[in-house]
Amino acid sequence: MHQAFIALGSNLQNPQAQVERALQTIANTAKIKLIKASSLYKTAPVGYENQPDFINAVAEIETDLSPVALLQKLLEIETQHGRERPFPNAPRILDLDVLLYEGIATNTPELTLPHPRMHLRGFVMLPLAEIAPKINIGNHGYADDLAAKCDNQGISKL
Ligand code: PH2
Ligand code: MG
Ligand code: MG
Repeated sequence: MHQAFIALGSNLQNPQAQVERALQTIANTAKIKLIKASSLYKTAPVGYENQPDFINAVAEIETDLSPVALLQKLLEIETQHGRERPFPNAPRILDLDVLLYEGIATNTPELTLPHPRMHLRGFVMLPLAEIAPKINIGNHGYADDLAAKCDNQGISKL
């Protein structure tokens, strides 16, 4: 089994319920074992700002799936949960991103690990630091140090 971390996000149709339901689906998915889930966080949108606030969380899993197979499985779960992609960064019912997979660094058109912008994003780093403070984010350093630098981005624990 391989350790991985997944980011969950939603800002449409009762985001809290969407993230909670996604955690249940992940826990019930073959070849994925849910180890730990962070608290849920209410977060201001980053990037395309004219959209509703998000609910975000991070989950630690163990999996027999390869990194790309894990990504495919998460995209499948997004679709099952009603995800549509009208335009880039559109508001979404469910977004599931692979953040980290063991200590693997990879950069292909399909998947970049660690997730390329995660170390700058409070909505990822605060929940990640809650469940894995001393995990390394590639060569950027520890989750807890990076989370401290991301503070003050309109994030509150539910
Ligand atoms: N996801 C994005 C872009 N901006 N902002 C917040 N607060 N939460 C997200 O999950 C999020 C975002 C792209 O996936
Ligand atoms: Mg995302
Ligand atoms: Mg995504």
